[in-house]
Order: sequence, then structure tokens, then C-alpha cells
Amino acid sequence: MIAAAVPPRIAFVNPSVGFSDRRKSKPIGLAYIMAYLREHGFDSCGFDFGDSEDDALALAEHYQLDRFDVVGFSVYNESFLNAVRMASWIRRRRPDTLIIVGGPHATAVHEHIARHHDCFDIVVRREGEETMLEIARHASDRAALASIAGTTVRQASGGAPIVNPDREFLKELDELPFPDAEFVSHSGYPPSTYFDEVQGRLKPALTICSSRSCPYNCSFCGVLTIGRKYRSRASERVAEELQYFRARHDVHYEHIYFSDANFFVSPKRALAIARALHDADPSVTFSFGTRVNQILRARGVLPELKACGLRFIELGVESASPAVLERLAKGVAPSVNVAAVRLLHQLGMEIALDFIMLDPASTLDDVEANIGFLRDTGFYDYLPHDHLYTTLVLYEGTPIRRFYEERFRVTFNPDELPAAQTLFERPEVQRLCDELRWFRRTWQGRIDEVLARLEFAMLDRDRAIAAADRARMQLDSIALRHAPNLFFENLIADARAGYPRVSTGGAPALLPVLGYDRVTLAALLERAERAEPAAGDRYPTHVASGRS
Ligand code: B12
Ligand code: SF4
Repeated sequence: MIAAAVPPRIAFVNPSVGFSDRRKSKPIGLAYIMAYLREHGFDSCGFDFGDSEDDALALAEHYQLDRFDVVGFSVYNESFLNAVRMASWIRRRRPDTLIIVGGPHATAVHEHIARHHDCFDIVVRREGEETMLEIARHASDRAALASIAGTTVRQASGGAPIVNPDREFLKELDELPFPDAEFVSHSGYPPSTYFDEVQGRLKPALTICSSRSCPYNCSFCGVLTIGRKYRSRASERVAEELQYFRARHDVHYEHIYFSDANFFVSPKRALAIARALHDADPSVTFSFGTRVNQILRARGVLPELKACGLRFIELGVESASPAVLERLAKGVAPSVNVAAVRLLHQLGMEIALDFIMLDPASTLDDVEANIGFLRDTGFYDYLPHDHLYTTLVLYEGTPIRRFYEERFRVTFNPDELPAAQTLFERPEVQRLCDELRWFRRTWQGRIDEVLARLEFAMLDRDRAIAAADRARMQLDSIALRHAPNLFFENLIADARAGYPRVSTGGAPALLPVLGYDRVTLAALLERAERAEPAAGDRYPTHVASGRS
């Protein structure tokens, strides 16, 4: 037990999801909590293993996570079991450590965790700043800890957990300190960057969250598990945050990734932020995520946003099938998706595509609608190709997960995500997914690598390339961009016919021939590799997609 009056030694941990997530930012939620605690007199240490592929227990041991009085884990569905392993290790080594868990997954299944995972003492639901401060203040008083608003508390006796009342959402986000916190990271943070094609250079980037939650109701949304209460920050405060971190890190951040769930709820506010950033420094560019109907509704402000530095929009298109859009509760028709994409293309705005290619009840018609949409709206040239392989993720706490539990008459294990690639209702779609996965495993890595080399070589202003070579490189690049899409088209045609080609020749029988001279994918890759042997060493693969 912690002696009263001595501040507890506190640590926060963002566990790994089992693979490196090509980290772009620190865990922002934890950074907010740590900054808030510090403002109120409690220092803490942060450990971010989200970028690590190392074993959870080896990390716990290496960083001696058993030396703290209070340890708080931030969990997503994907990272929960690693949090359990680390927390259990701490519990074994030091049984009186107060172990807390919070974040989207913890909020969704708080009672289950408090009942079945005795490595955690307290589950914090929804936003963590105020609740965690109360916990820190009462860390040595188990009786007081049992009744803090916004928590679900495990009973040592093994009885039903205590579910304390919800805590009100923070009303004024502008009163929070900036999320200024340092994290120990096992593999180190690669600096966050953005390749600005307009200016032709790589820029240091900063992630800022200018609002919380979202007023919409999409059935698959993992953000809403934290609570559907949209709030936003003032434009001046956002611009101030950029200046603050520039001074703090001595880095001239020139691109802002807005991590908001839905940045564009108020076009007026978006414009105010863009103007504030632009007035402060015209070299600053930015990007944000939003939904298609908001793009159309706010079409009037888009040109000015672009003039103020908006470089790309992450757009929640999700599907081109009316049936799937309805299941996802997107509240938009496929025609709205098409109109929004065309509008952004007309404005010369880059799109980062959020797309769910397959869901468990997908039909071949749904999949064909998706590939038709991609072809007709110019996405065959789009990189990365990830959207071709996405399957719906059934996060805990979402209506779509309940929908599928009822439809399949099952209860998914609350601790793990169901393996989306095995849930298809229709055998022909299951088979299509299997063949797609074969293509990805076998070809996609090499396609990514070669495309990155080719495109970097063409962008490199210092490199003299003969006109004929440049033309061939451009054509090869287009052919490689189209290759996975064309494989997909062949796959659908084969599925419609009952898979005769896959049945006889295997998935390789569906590989497209490519390019102006109709070569095989293997021959095209070999030719491109020979042409550009050294460029890949200097070129980060993500530059091919514009984003990092
Ligand atoms: C930026 C971002 C990232 C960044 C930074 C990650 C990070 N940890 O912040 C990167 C790109 C690295 C990332 C990666 C991933 N992300 Co992400 N990410 C986001 C995004 C867009 C914004 C996060 C943010 O800024 N939130 C704002 C802060 C203030 O809110 P918050 O994070 O929820 O934190 C508050 C509460 O949750 C709570 N809380 C959180 N942790 C804890 C811990 C304790 C002890 C306590 C008391 C409270 C508490 O208090 C915080 C402050 O109030 C969200 C969507 C969104 N807009 O929320 C998705 C989101 C959080 N990500 C998600 C996922 C799935 C992932 C990945 C697992 C994806 C993958 N398969 O690789 C990885 C996991 C990596 C990891 N382990 O860190 C899901 C989570 C779904 C779910 N219900 O589990 C979300 C909701 C998006 C979605 N798909 O719907 N992500
Ligand atoms: S618009 Fe985006 S953030 Fe909002 S509910 Fe839908 S998926 Fe979630």
C-alpha cells in the first residue's frame, strides 16, 4: 500500500497490437491525461509500445514496469491481451500495485473486464483526465477508490463489480493543457513526416486533435464507444498548440495531421482554424478526416481551405453498395459518395480513402459495386492498395458487432476481435477473400517496393532521365498501380462463373498482363527493378502514397 502524502509513482502504458503500426503519433489520449496530471502536481512516466513487435512480457521486464505504485494501460481491442499479460506480470511481481485500464475497448466491456480479469483493479470509462486525477489523489485509499465517478471497480471478494455513475464529459476542451508528454518507445519514434507533392519536399509533421467524438451514428465506429458527445476547440487554441510544440521540440512542424474523428462538423470552425494556421505561417499545410455528405454540404469553403494549405482529406466512403452502406448506418446513398469524390477531384484535392471492401454478409454484387466505383472514380491509380483488402472490423461496443452476433447466433469472445476473414456468409465471397489474400501475400510487397523506387526516381529533380525512359517509367508505374485492381476484376469474373480458372490453374491463372507491351506482372517487376536499382535505398516507401 502506498504511504499517504507521498505522491504515487505513476506509469502509463500503450501496449503493442502485436505488430508495428507504422507509428505516426504518440498516444494522444495518454498524453492528455499525463499533461493534466502534471498540471495538478502528479508526474508520471509514459511507455509507448504501439510501435513494437517485441513480446509484451519481455518489454514489461526490460522496462521494469513493476517499479510503479500505479500503472494505467490504454487499450484498443487489438492490444487488450497484451495489456492483460503485462498487468498480470506486474500483479505477480508486486501484488499491491494499483492497476488501471482505460481507452475505447475498456469502456466498451468494462464490466466484463472487472469481473474476469483480476489483473486490473479499476476500469476507467470514457475520458480519463478527471477520473485519473481522482484516482491519483486517492491512490492509497482503497475505500475512496471504490466510489469514483466514471469507474467500474473489481471486488476483491470476487462479487459483482461496482459500476459507479458515469462522469460528465469535459465541457471545455480549451481548458485542458496541451498533450505534452514524453514516452519511452522501444524502437524509438521515427520522426513524423508528410511528403508535400506541391512543394516537392518532406515536411516534419505534428498530430493535433482539435475536437472529440462525432455527432453521427455509424454502426461500425470504434470512436463512439468513448461516448457520442461532440465537442471542439477554438481555432486560436489550435494555432497556439502548433507554436507551443514548435518551441518545445525545436522542430519547425510544417504539416498538421488532424486526428479528429470528424474534423469538418462545422465548416466555419474548420475555416477559422485553417486561417489561423495560415496567418501564423503560410508554409504550414494540413489534412483531416471527414464524411462525404459534409464535403458536399460545405463545398463553398473548400477552395479557401485549399488555399490555406489543405493537402488531403481522409474520406469515409466505406462502400459503394447500398445494402452495405445501410448496414453500416452511413446515412448516405452511393451517389453521394460518387459526387463527393468527383467534387474533390475537380478541386484538385488529394483523397485518403477509408474503404471497407468486404463485410461478413457481402455478396458478389456488393463487391462488384465496390470495384466498379473504384474504377469509375479514378481510384485504380490510388496508392496504397490497402483498401482492396480491408474487411470490416467488429469492435466491441459497436451496433454492427451486436448485429452479427444476432445474425450468426453467436457471442464473440469479448477479449479478442473475431477473425474477420473467416466470417463470410457466402462461400463464393469467402473464396474471393482467400484468393485476394494470396495476391497480397505473394505480390503486394514487391509492387509497393518497385512503385516507390519508380516514383521517387521520377520525382527526384536532381536526376537526369532521358525522355523515352521517363515515359516508360510512367507507363510502368501506371500498370503497377492498376495491377491489383485488375487481378480483383479477374477474380470477380471468375467467381461469377463459379471459379473455373482458380479451380484449374490456381490464383496465378488470374494474374493480369500489363502495360503497353502486355507483359506479365513478374516480367514488369523485374524490368522496373533492373531500371532503378539504387533509388529504393533513399526513398521511404510511404512517399508513394503522399502520406506518412
Ligand atoms: C490518432 C490515432 C491513432 C494514432 C495514435 C494512437 C494513439 N494511441 O493515440 C496511430 C496511427 C498510431 C493509431 C494506431 C492504432 N489505432 Co488509432 N486512432 C487514432 C484516432 C484517429 C485519434 C486518437 C485520438 O487522438 N484521440 C483523442 C484522445 C483524446 O481520445 P482517446 O484516445 O480516446 O483517449 C481518451 C480516452 O479513451 C481515455 N483513455 C485512453 N487510454 C486511457 C488509459 C487510461 C489508464 C485511462 C484512465 C483513460 C484512457 O482517456 C483519454 C483522454 O480523455 C482514433 C479515432 C479517434 N478520433 O478517436 C483512432 C482509434 C483510437 N484507433 C483505433 C485503432 C483500432 C488503432 C490500431 C489498433 C489500428 C491497427 N490495427 O493498427 C492502432 C493501435 C496502435 C496503438 N496500440 O497505439 C480505433 C480503436 C477502436 C477500438 N474501439 O478499439 C480508433 C477509435 C479508430 C477506429 N478504427 O474506430 N491510432
Ligand atoms: S462519421 Fe466517422 S467518426 Fe463519425 S460516427 Fe461515422 S465513422 Fe464514426
